[in-house]
Amino acid sequence: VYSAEVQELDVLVVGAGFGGVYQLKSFRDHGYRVKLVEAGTDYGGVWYWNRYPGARVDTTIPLYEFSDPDLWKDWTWRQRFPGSAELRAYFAHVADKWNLRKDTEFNTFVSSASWDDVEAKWVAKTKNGRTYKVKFLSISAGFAAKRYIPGWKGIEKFKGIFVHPSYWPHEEPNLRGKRIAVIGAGSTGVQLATDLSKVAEKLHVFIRTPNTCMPMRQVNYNLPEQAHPRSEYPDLFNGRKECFSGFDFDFIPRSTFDDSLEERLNIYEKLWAEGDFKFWLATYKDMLFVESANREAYNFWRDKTRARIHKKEIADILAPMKQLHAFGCKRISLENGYFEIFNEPHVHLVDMKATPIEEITEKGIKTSEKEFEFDYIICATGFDALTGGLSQIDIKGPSGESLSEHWVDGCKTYLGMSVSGFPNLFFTYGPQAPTAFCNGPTCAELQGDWIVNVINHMKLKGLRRIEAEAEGEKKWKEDILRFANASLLPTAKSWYMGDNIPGKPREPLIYLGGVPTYYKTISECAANGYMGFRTE
Ligand code: NA7
Repeated sequence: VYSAEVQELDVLVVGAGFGGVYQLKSFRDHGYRVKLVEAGTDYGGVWYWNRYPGARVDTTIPLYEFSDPDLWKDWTWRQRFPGSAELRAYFAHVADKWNLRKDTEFNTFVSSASWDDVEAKWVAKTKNGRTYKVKFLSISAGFAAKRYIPGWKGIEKFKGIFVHPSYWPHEEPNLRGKRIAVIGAGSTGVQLATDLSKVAEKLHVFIRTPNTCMPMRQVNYNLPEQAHPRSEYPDLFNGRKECFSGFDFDFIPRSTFDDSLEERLNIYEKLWAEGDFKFWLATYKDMLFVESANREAYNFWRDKTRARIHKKEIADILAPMKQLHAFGCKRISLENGYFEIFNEPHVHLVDMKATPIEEITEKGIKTSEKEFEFDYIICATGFDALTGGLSQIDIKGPSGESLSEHWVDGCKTYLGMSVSGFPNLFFTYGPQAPTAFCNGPTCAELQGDWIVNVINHMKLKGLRRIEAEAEGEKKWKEDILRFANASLLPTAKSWYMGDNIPGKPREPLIYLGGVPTYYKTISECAANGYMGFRTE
């Protein structure tokens, strides 16, 4: 649609995942003229896009849902870790209960936004020709909105289907009996390979760095029985703000070697048996910070994992005796039988470190060793995470500088929600926030409430422009670096550090101070009249 009409609003919210949906509801409840725009054709955010076989969240419910009783009192989950389709059904429930559809425009990708200094408003333009003039722009594009496909030559020559899994077709292709390649071993690659091993005639899994994934321990619920009685929900939701990673569990307040070997093994075994991210984020408090503690955890993971793999040469690649990087400092995934697939005769591991991909050919993939033939190549090579979803929009502030120019030498934000030189612009679940160490709904509420409060404050005081000061931004970056450098995070190559995108500056992109400290900091900023911001 092309429309010359300019829609005037108080707030434009971008992205219909947890972040955007929550803000549409909150802004509307506070009486603002607000619209939600979304590139896809329905709600769900990452769950709208990621519908590949096996796509599943790795946060347990009810933590992975909104805290509004109107939503949970009559919503029942079927699994402890719901799959993508069930999550989309949840979003449909949210959309109905919160009556979101009337204020949502789908198929609407915001491609640019420029600041009109005279009116103190953003003018946002969309790919389908819409224009919005708004007092505030709030972007919840998601941390994984910009796909990354390595620049292998020949991709266009391939005669089969080549797909990035976050563009999985809505009409499920029939993969039974097909020859399939899965490239990548992030959460996506792990989930895909596990599921596709059940249908493929031949599955080749191309791995550069193996994933230190751990048993999920999925549970199917007997409806209407759920994991927790609903009476416990309010406490569970409130508790998310008090845990380092926004869960209902936290690190043990002891260091690894405070316990005897026997005590430690008991703890490890217990965490292992519980599944979830317990062995990662409910373990000894020094695991992510002290090398020897980290090694101890890795060695336990390694021995458990090697015991599941029949062939020594495969085990040496997937769970090497000597750890490749600090355990838990590259995103860990949860799995349901992943390592066992490599024991099956039709599943093959291609070690991309030993035999890298040279090109994609008409028939398949050519590595430095040989050419493989495929019907499908599924390229689970990830995203320009955290910053990409924002910087792919051509956002220009009053000086004419774009956001991607502002970030050319490294990411700069204040509180992980705003940027100096970009007034009245906020974002959630992006860089320099607890994103990725905190689940989506938790961040959506915590940051979403904060953003609505800023705008309420502006309205109350009769202000029309708020902008982070460069000094605030500088101090925030110091905090980001201080927290990350106290941990082992920078020692591992990962998208947390921007390593996965060629040319992207290497730096910690997430806030590693934990959710409670983050929440305290942003609350104090608000309580002190939005310290670090300039208003007029
Ligand atoms: P990830 O976690 O970024 O994983 C991407 C995978 O693709 C990873 O195994 C990479 O290996 C591999 N990759 C990327 N580029 C290349 C090249 N050029 N050559 C070979 N292999 C490559 O993305 P996911 O989609 O799995 O998960 C994203 C997040 O979604 C996840 O962390 C959760 O938070 C949910 P590498 O490790 O770089 O050696």
